[in-house]
Amino acid sequence: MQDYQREFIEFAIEQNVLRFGEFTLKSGRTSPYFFNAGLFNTGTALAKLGRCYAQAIKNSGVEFDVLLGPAYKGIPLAATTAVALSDQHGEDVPYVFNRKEAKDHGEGGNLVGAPLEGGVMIIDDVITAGTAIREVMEIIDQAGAKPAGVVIALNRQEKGKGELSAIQEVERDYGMPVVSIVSLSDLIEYLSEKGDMEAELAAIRKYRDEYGIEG
Ligand code: OMP
Repeated sequence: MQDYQREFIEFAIEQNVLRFGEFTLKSGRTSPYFFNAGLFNTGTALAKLGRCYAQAIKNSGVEFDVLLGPAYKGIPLAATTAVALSDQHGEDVPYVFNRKEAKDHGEGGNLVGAPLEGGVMIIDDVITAGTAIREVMEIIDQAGAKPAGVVIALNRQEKGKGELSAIQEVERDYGMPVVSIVSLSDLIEYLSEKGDMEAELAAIRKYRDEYGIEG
């Protein structure tokens, strides 16, 4: 685990973005932890989050032409990451987001920002079963663009429909990499090192035995 990943986990716990307890997921699974990226809700938190996404993108080496932030949660993520790519890495990357409802007046259409063309890097918060990300692929397809990759904050490393992880299925189905700031393995490593959250760690390991993938 790199320093920025460890700092990211600490920061997420501090901001209550990462919580431990009992949570029902969109997939119906009951999870002992939950990541609520909406709680990165101040200017400083958002700026820091953008720097972490930008770092994950740079470390991945994935090339792309435009950053797409799917409505609603992806919109501030795309904006803050585009700023961080410029400020921290000297890269001026175009970004675009969609409206959930198409506008029938003014400029029309349901895309706002740069043209959605070329290789698209999708930015999102979490992938569990992969349902949300599949919807985004339609938008890219309709625009005639191509997916270049997905960057998320947390890879929960859970099974999808079969034995592969939901993320591996997305990678296979769309032929693109999914990059994350941190994964469940990083969280487990962090909690093991910390040593004072044994109960939480045990619950997460148990959950991983049931829904997690190997590796
Ligand atoms: P999938 O569509 O199953 O991949 O789930 C992704 C969505 O689940 C996210 O966009 C969130 O709405 C939600 N989610 C979280 O935000 N954090 C979590 O830790 C887990 C989930 C979830 O419900 O699986």
